[in-house]
Amino acid sequence: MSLSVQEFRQQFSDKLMTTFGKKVEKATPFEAFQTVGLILRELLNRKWQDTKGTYRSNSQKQVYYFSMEFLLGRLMITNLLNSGLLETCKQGLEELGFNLEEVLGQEQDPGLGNGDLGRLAACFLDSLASLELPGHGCGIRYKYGLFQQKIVDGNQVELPDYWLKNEYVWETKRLDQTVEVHFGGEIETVEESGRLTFKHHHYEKVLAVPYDIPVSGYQNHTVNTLRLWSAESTTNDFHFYSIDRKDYYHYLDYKRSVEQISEFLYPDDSSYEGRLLRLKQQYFLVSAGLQCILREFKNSYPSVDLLPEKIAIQINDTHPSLVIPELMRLLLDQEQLSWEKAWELTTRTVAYTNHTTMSEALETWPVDMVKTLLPRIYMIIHEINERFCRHLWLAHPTLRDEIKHMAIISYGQIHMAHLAIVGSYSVNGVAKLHTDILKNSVMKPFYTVFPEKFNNKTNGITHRRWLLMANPPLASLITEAIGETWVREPKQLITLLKYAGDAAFQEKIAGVKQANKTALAKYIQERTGIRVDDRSIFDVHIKRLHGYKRQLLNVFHILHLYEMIRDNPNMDMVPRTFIFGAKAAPGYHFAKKVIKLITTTAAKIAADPIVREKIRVVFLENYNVSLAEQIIPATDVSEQISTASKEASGTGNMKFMLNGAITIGTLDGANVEIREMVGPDNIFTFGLTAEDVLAYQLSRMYRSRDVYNGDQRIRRVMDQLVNGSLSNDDVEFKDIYYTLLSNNDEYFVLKDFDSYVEAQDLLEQAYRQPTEWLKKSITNIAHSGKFSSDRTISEYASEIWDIHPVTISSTTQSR
Ligand code: 26W
Repeated sequence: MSLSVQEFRQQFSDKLMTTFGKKVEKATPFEAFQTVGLILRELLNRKWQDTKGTYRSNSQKQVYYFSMEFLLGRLMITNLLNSGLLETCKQGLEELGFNLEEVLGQEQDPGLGNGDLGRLAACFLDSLASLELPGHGCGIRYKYGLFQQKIVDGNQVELPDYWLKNEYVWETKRLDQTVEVHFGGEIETVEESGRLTFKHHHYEKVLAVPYDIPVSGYQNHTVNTLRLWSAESTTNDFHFYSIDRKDYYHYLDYKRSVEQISEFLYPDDSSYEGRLLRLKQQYFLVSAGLQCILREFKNSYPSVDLLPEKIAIQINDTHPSLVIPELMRLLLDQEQLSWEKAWELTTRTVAYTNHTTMSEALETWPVDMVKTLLPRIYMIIHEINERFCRHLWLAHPTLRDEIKHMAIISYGQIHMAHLAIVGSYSVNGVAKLHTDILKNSVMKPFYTVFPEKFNNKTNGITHRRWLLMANPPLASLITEAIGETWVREPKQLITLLKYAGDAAFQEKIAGVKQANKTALAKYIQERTGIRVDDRSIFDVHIKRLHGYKRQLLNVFHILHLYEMIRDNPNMDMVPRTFIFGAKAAPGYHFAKKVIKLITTTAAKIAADPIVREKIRVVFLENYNVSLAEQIIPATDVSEQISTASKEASGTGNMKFMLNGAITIGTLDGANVEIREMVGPDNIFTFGLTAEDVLAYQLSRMYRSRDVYNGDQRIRRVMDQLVNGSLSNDDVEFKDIYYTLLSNNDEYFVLKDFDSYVEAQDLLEQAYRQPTEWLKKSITNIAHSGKFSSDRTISEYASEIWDIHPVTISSTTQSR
């Protein structure tokens, strides 16, 4: 489906006229963006039709990825690249007087996710479509995405993210696919011809209206669907001409309460907190998604018995785990199946991915809340729990003491991870280490009962977005060296190894990195007014702000360097620019203090003429996918320094590696596998191991105060927090100080300090030898093929879902 530049220009001016009533010379960059969007939509729509038609007629198994978050990033660049129109569009726009970059920059980032978990979902959709696999996303169309972050006086301030303020060019509202979701009310149990039936009365009725977004594959004919649900009120049951004032106000209350459901995305908190509205969101997503799948299924197949043969449902963490009781409800109450049959079908259809072992992030819901909001669902969960506990009692006598820890309902709470494990056929972790921790520690008794369910699928990232689109000069250089097969088979990147020591290739790699650094330096100056030295080491820490991710450890290293330079202004060191980007959950006090500490440290250094010659700190506000795309290609050093055992996988680590940055990191999450691939010489690891951390947690033998007392460097750094040298307000950083000392430093910042500083020293020595450094860099790129989400998705496809590629046949007229 190719388009000449001439045809592109023609379509552009026609569309511009019909949509905006404007001539090309008068169009704004935003109007140009919308116009290109419409051209692409038309092309995509044909393929979309073909894809749907093929899936319908060939009756192969399909997968639905249920997730409360999809962090898509901008889609125009993806759609241009995928349809092979990038160059045409670039040239066409230029000839019409526009700049492609500027036009692409008009697109709003749909911030429908917090971090990795949502970004992973987006990478998975990209890989599914690119591998011609029949797989779709199911999520919520939040009116407001994750808040926009502003830094005011060094502090984070949150502003609403109204990403829909301009029409979103990629979505289509599908009113005809609307379904109803019911909340509250009572259940009446009646016996009808020997069978118990459950009648739901006095419920609140919510309309779920889907908005579909096309998900295109890389230069193929596949266009899958991301379906996002929006909550709307129904006016059908109200008669405006007859209602009195009181009813009218009731109606407004009702309307308001319904629309709240898809109003905003919950920010991740420091710990999991159950709130009614969030539970409503979860059930809304699950019920709407399932009803719609089942409706379509029944149009295509004679019996729901075929469900597990034709459909797999993957739940992204426990957030959509109500899929299990909801599918049971539909099969029992609507399809009139027996409990046993319904349970068999459900547990052969649903698969669960676990993304965290941190106990405070594991979801539980109060029984009373679920009972009131979802009375029928509660009855079903209760029954699942009864049967599960009975099974444990009878079939696993050795686990009888464990039952209270394994029950789905205990102490007035519903444990969603337990429900998800019991009600699914597959439970996967997201990196080897994480899966081992699940099996041997956090979910150990479940592993004893269901060993066959547990498996690992190490996360991945789409190399198309994170290399091909984010770093075109590097992509071209790679293609120049090894040909272009790596684009379709990222494992082929391994052939770059033979150039790792090649002086000419190294020089080119260095050139690309330098150009990217210069571009980032320019961007930083434009955004913040700070002038950074583009010849310094770019040392980057970008991710959500959380205690376990230890941005604090990084700051401590910086404050330590500060002291060293003050002591010895002539200290011989390679200048470094430390770049941070992170959002803190609005209610997470400690995390916000860490942001303030970073910005305060940045200001202090900027004001010091001696220190600022050697180090600089930059905090880039409003970290999101688009910002990550700017920063990662320009990075020398990737900070992956979580407390071992806490980061399930991480995917930022993979994006940096793919762009030739060197990791400094703990043996946590996927870092372990990165090290396995590149070898210990090409990554700087340090600190406690996961085993050490888990052992300390059990033995309670760690004393942060002893470390503080025993290390003068730490004392000097810590003292800066409270002695007025960083802030006139002497309580400003006291909380951080006491978290580390009085609260015994939950994340082992002090414990790992020494070994972190040592690793940083080694890293600097390595950087001083450009040939060695570049060799490491190229080695990292060469091994990054394993971390393509194409590999991850192929594993899910064959080992969990049993789905296969489908070649889309063209039924519509293509040009
Ligand atoms: C307590 C902090 C916290 C809050 C929420 C931890 C985890 C969560 C989510 C429930 C789960 C989550 O976001 N996990 C992340 O999932 C990514 C994709 O698999 C992993 O790469 C990250 O390591 C993991 O933290």
